[in-house]
This record gives sequence, structure tokens and C-alpha cells, in this order.
Amino acid sequence: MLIKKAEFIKSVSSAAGLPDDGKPEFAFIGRSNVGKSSLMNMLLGRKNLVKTSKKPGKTILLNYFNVNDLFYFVDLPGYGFASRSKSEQDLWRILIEKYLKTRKSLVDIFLLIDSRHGILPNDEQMIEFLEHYQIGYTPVFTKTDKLTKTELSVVKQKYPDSFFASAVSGVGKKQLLDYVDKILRNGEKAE
Ligand SMILES: Nc1nc2c(ncn2[C@@H]2O[C@H](COP(=O)(O)OP(=O)(O)O)[C@@H](O)[C@H]2O)c(=O)[nH]1
Ligand SMILES: [Mg+2]
Repeated sequence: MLIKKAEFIKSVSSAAGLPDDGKPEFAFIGRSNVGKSSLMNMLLGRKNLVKTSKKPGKTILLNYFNVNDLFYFVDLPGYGFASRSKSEQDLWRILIEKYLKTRKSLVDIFLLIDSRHGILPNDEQMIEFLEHYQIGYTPVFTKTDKLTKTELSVVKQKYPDSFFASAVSGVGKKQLLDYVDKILRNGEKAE
């Protein structure tokens, strides 16, 4: 798939702000610092369209990006910020879980996992949540450039039904975009 257009649309902080044009959307989720913004920029072929920042914002926002006037990429706020208070974490859970459970136009969720660390307890929690509600998702292992060939092949063997990507080298870009294309053509959610 060729990215002809990619633009920031808006930040949404409540259900009322979600786009209602019914375009399919792909959400990106993962621990803070997993490389979510970098991967989205890599896929969209833009350097800094999706902001890569170290600090968690105070508000919990879903950032919408229009791609090719066909679909949306949605940057979900990361989980596992040590600096987030209990009440902020609760708010995150309520908003994000509701979005993931009820959003009709959500066709797939890319669940990002840092290749170096593998699936950590808070990734596991997210996976359990998704599986409990039978919400389809696609694991993407990030930052593969940080692993040696041998280390990477171990991760690949352990998680065969996943994508492997590096925002630095561009590895995984074609595979992921082809996959997005395939889902859009099939017009249904990936399992
Ligand atoms: N080596 C390497 N570093 C990466 C990669 N992706 C992200 N990073 C770095 O990891 C940090 C967090 O990236 P960011 O995209 O902001 O993560 P986010 O918090 O999940 O959105 C930044 O310092 C990035 O430069 C990657 O594929 N390879
Ligand atoms: Mg980010």
C-alpha cells in the first residue's frame, strides 16, 4: 500500500469526540516508550507526524490520523507510566477499555511489544483483557534493530504469529502496510 496522504486530524478525550464517519480505524497500543509513535511515523513515511515524547501528557487523548482519506490510525495513550497516579491509571483503564470494547469501526489493534523485553506483566494484562472480550489484535515486536540476529530469531520462534519491526531500519514496513491493505480489502476484523 502506498501512503499518499497522512495528516493529524484531532485529539479526542471522550466518546463524544470520536469521528462518526464510519471509516475503518487501526489502533496502536503498548507500554509507554515501546516505540509506538516512531512505528506510526515509519509506516506513514513521515518524520514527526506522530509526536515522540518522553513525558506522559496529563490528559488521556486518542490521536487520530487520516491516512489516504480511507482509514484512520489511532495513537492510544501508552500504559505503564510509573509517574501516573492511581486515579490517572483508573481513568486510562475506563476510557481505553471502553473504546476497545465498543468502537464499531475499529478493525484491528496493533499491540506493540519491545523485542528486547518480550511480553511484560502489563502487556500480559492487556492481552488477557483483549482475549477475555474476544477483541482481535495483532502483536508487533518493536525495535528489532536493537537485537542481534540470534536474539531476534529466538523471539521470532517464540511468537511466530507476529510482526517484527524497526522504526530505525524500516524493517516490517511493507509487511505491516500489506497487512493493513488486506484487512481493508476483506472489510473485516483480523482474528
Ligand atoms: N533503536 C530504536 N529505537 C527506537 C525505535 N522506535 C523507537 N525508538 C526510540 O524509543 C524511544 C520511545 O519512542 P516513541 O516512539 O516515542 O515511543 P512511544 O512512547 O511508545 O510512542 C525514543 O527514544 C525512540 O527514538 C526503533 O525501532 N529502534
Ligand atoms: Mg508516543
